[in-house]
Amino acid sequence: MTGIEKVSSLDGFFRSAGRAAIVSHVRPDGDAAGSSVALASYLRELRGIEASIVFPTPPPDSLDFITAGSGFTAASLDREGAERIIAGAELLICLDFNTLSRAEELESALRAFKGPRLLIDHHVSPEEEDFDLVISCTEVSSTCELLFSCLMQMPDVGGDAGKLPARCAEALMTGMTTDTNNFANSVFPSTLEMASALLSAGVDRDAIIDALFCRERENRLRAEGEMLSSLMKLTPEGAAVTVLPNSFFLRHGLNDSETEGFVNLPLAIGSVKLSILAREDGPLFRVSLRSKKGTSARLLAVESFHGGGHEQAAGGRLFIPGDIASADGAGEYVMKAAARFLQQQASAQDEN
Ligand SMILES: [Mn+2]
Repeated sequence: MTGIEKVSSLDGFFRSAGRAAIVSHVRPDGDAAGSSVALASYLRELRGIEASIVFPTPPPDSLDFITAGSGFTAASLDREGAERIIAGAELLICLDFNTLSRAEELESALRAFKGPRLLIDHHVSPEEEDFDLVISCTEVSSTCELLFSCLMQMPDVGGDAGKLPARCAEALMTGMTTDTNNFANSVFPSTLEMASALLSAGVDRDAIIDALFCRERENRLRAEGEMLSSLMKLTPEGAAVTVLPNSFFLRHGLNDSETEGFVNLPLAIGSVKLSILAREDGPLFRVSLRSKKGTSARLLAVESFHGGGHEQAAGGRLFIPGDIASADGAGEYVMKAAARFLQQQASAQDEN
């Protein structure tokens, strides 16, 4: 899956660095936080490298079980500290994003970095020219899986997952589990091999599942109920469109990260090919897209939402006033974009 030359060059970078900065994308999810914590733990415990984690914004509290004790710095809370860590590192490793702009306010600090910049990521079309080494593969479930395969090939691990630090193994399993939506999507033979190796190495998957899926607050579930019963709209073409205004978050006392996963729910309906969720965030809407096989969430994200991502899971944005005159116009814009996209797709299929 990962070329031997690339892995040995990764090993070479690790050998020559005393201080490394690990950076992932804005609003880190399980894969971003998991891969960052896993790599930091490996570098610290097996390589003796002083590894620091920097996120543009902090991960959600629900990932505390992974990030606690990792000593991460969030640029949105401590920008100077974050920039100091990056400038002071000898090696920069970017995880789970394909373009430096996904680090948002840290982008300029990443561009100004003088040492080697490495990328380990599973999104399509990484910006190769910005990096000294790119380890990129889209035929994996997650960055955690790709990182796992790199670490397994390191001389000090030698294919034995039992040699990975416990924290590293647990973080890898966590990121893979969230990016596959608990083994529901993007599962490759290598994904199950990784899970098997980590279980044999002693990772407590029951504890991870409990931490990820069984510690929600009551109001989150009630908000999910309202979303399904009254906010989700279906189009005749097979799109489910949900707009979450600020008032929804206020009414249910939800924080930003608690609607994570809502976008997947409409795909349970047989006639739905595509689910789009737009949530108000200051002067814009953040848009999440999920699709079933045969429909490209990524293409619609590129065409209508200034975004991109994976074929079945993508994201983008909707700007006020660029795309819509006011927040009230979000629903109509998304409905029209989705209907047009699915109509085009249907007529393209008719022609074939
Ligand atoms: Mn990922």
